[in-house]
Formats: sequence, structure tokens, C-alpha cells
Amino acid sequence: MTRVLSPQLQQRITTPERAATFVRHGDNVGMSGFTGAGYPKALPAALASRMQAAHGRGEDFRIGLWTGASTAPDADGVLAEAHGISTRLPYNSDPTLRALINSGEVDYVDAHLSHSAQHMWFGFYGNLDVAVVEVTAILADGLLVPSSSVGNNKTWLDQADRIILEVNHWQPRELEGFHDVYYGTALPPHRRPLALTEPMQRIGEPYLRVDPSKVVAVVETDAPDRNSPFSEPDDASRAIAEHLVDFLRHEVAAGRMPAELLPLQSGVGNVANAVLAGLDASDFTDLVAYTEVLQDGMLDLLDSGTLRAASATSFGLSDAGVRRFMDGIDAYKGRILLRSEEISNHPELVRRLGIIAMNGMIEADLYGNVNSTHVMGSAIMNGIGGSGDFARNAFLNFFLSPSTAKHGAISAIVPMVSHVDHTEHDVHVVVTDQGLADLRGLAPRKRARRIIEHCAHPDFRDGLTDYLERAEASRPTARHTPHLLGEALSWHQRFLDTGHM
Ligand code: 0RQ
Repeated sequence: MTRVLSPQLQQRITTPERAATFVRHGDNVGMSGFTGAGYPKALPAALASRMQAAHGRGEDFRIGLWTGASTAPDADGVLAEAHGISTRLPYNSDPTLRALINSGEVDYVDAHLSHSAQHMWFGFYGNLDVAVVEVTAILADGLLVPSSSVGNNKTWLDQADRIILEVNHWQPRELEGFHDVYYGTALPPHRRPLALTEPMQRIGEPYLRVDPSKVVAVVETDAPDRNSPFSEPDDASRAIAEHLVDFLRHEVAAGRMPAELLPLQSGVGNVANAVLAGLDASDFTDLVAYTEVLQDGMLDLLDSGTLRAASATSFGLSDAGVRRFMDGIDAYKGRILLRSEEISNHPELVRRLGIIAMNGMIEADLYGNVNSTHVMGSAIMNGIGGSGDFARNAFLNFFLSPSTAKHGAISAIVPMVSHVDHTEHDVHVVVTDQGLADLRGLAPRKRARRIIEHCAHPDFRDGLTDYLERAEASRPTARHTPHLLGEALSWHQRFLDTGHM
């Protein structure tokens, strides 16, 4: 059954190879895709072949690649292998591309996800030449049924000069009705308040709009999303989850939040999934999520009834999760909403709704500054993603990590973070497998003691205490936030020197 019902756009149906000829060297290309969901499946490989052929002839062929967030090996990966990316924003987790970013070949603009669409409209990134957007179907009137992520698709379709649509038959046709795409955003000084006061409220429409005269090609595909598996929670993740869930109980008992909590945001990865499992095993019920990504753990919560409903911008499911979602898709309708990332991550909404934000980190320092992105201050891991959008504006935020990395060789608690993504002013609670440090309302020296005592691994506790005591004793540098600057940085250097990194 065809999913391209618009007679005008039927005329544009073509092969990926032909569609790829509409992308030229030097173009900025806005692709769909967010945490491995809803990215184009055929065009990137066809484009990569053209790039490789051009490079074989001694010609340059590279694009600026903009997306919602991470994609997959068959999008970011193939274009990176073809050395076809000059600039990348706003988020990447592909290992091949990560290596090129770290080698300096690719310019990476690691941006807050809520900023990426508006920075495009503000003209900060330059012209968008091409949009390549996966959809579930094209209706007879030309409206687009979005696929498994919305991300920045609305903005790319609005702004691009030329548009290539991929209609993916693998995406369930029943996805129609799962989306809420808001078209009311304006540029300053004409912005109006966002009229969303409840997480599951609809403020937009179920479809993406497109100007059919800009559509240069329509490609039909039938390929799955990335669907990475999740590992079973390990002991460290389980311990992190227990500390966090206990703390939420404590907050309810103290009267600081209602029994059904406040809307939850959960980052990606195995630790985040373990926390969701911890919530599912708890006595919490009737929760709601206002988040970016719906991973398997969120489906578990929806299935058990712990979670009433969830608003996000994307799925991020394993194969088993996708099968479960597809099998029960009708029951999820009305309980899951996918929005543009400018809305799912909007600071105004995160602040208004009072989100509980839970995100992973690489390291935290004694004073509560958090590094989410860089290993040893220099090598990018993924990017800040939505962690800043949520943490900075949250009612309550948590940063989570095992207390050590690299099989115990490296402490996740350090004297001074080697790179700062979230400053001490934005960080409420740090959680490791060792325990939880509630930093709210504490001055720096008290924060430092609490973090060492509750979060540091015993193997590193003495070293950190010794550092703090000597920093506090040193004159005249022991001021509001005591530090021994040279020593703080050599803490990281020694892991490089001993070959751990
Ligand atoms: O590397 O696999 O090579 O050993 O970092 O670490 O423990 O598997 O943790 O998958 O939860 O990721 C911060 C990266 C944590 C993630 C980060 C090494 C470690 C391993 C991964 P290896 P884990 P996770 C919503 C919110 C930013 C974006 C965000 C992230 C690898 O949570 O990208 O929050 N966050 N978005 O060995 C050296 C340390 C280390 C270290 C970890 N201290 N030193 N290496 N690693 N700590 C989602 C979106 O926005 C889309």
C-alpha cells in the first residue's frame, strides 16, 4: 500500500541515488533523527557513495550536517567513513564521527538541544540548503505524518531551500496521532507565552507541514531504526537507582513534592534505564514524564501503570522495546506524545512544569561543577544534549555516575572538573553507587565534604580529603572555594601519564 497519497508528491518519487544528486559540496543539510530514531535510512549511504567517488577524482565533497540529536551508523557513521562531514551540530554519539571530531577533522558545535532550532532561525548557523526528513506517510493534502522522532524536523522543513523526504514503511502507520507539532513560535520581540501548563496538553497539530514546491525528491524505504540493546542494570546502576528513589521518597515525606512526584525527565543510557527500573519497582504510581527520549524503561513504567503518560521528542528503544511498542501501539495512543525538541526541552516549560531532571555525567568536582561531555578535559564523548536545558531549569536535578570509571582506575569525583558543562549554581544532587550528596543550600566547603563523604569511592576518599584539607590550609589562596590550582589539574594528568586514557 502506498504511503505517498499526495498526487503532486507522487511525481517526486525516485531512487536514493537520484535524490542524492540534489546535495552539493558545501551544502548545509538538516537531517531528521534523534537518539537513533527517525533518521533517514537510504539517502546518507547514497550520498556517502557520491562523496567517495568525488574524493576518488580528487574533488572535495563535504557537507555541514545538522540533526535533532544522535543518528546511527547508517547515517552519521557512513558519512563520517566517507570523510564527508565538515561541520556537525547539535549532538553526536557515533564512534566513527567522534574520532574525526577529536582529531580536528570535523568542526563540532555541541549545543543545547533547545537552542538548535532557534539558533537556525536567528541566522547563527547560516543558510540551510537541504532538509532530509524521514516520515511515516504523506497524506493526500500533502501533510506529513512524522515518524519515531520529531526533533528539529519542523524547523528543517520550514527553512531548507530543497527538501528530500524518506517515507519509511517500517514505521508503524498507526503512528499517526502520536505527535503534537507546535507552529506558534515567533522570533523576539514577538514571542508569546507557550500555553502549555500540563505535560500531556496538546498545543499543536499531529502533522508536519511542507511546501510541496520545495520537495525535490521522495524516497521510499523499509528499514528499522537503530534500536540499540540495553544491558541489564549492573550493581553500580542498581545502587544509584536505590539512592535516588529513596531520596524522592524522602522529598515527598518532607512535603516538598506531591506523592505522584513532578514530571520526570530521564537521560539516555544504562544508568538512566536502571533508575527507571528502580522507580518501577518502587511504590510510586501515577507518575508522568516530560522528557526527550522514551527508552525501554519508560515503556515498562507505562505498561505497569507506574507512569500515566509521557511526552517526549523521540523514541530510543531496543529491538525488543520496538516490538513491544508495535504490538501494543493502540494502547499507547493518548499516553505518549512526541513534540519538537524546541518544545520538549523548552526552558520556559521545564521551569513551569517543575521537572525532576536525571542525567548522566562523566565527573563532578568537590564543589558540584559537572562535566558531562569531555574525557580528561579534551576528548568529546557525546555532547551536552538536553542535559543543560533540563538541569538548569528543573525543580530538582540529579547527576548520576558510577563512582569510578575504567575498572576503578579513575575517580568520577575530582578536585576540579577537567571541563565544565553544569556549574555549581545549577547542580542540586550528585549520585554515585556510593551514595547521594544533596548540595541544595550548601556553601562550597560544606558541599565538598558532603560529596567526598557520600559520593567518592573509598579508594579515592583519602586523597580527596587530603586535597581539600591542604587547599583549606593554604594561605593566602584558601578563600571562598579553596583550591590548589596546579594540583587540581595534575589530578587528571596522572591518569594520562599512567596510560589509563
Ligand atoms: O567509555 O565505554 O569507552 O569505557 O564514558 O560511560 O559509564 O557507560 O555511562 O552511558 O551513562 O554515559 C555522561 C557520557 C555517561 C552520558 C555520559 C567513559 C566510560 C565509557 C560512557 P567506555 P558509562 P553512560 C538526554 C541527556 C550528556 C548528554 C545528556 C552523556 C563512557 O550520560 O553523554 O546528558 N551525557 N543528555 O568509561 C574517563 C571518567 C569517565 C569516563 C565515564 N570520569 N573518565 N572516562 N567515562 N566517566 C539525552 C540527549 O540529550 C540526547
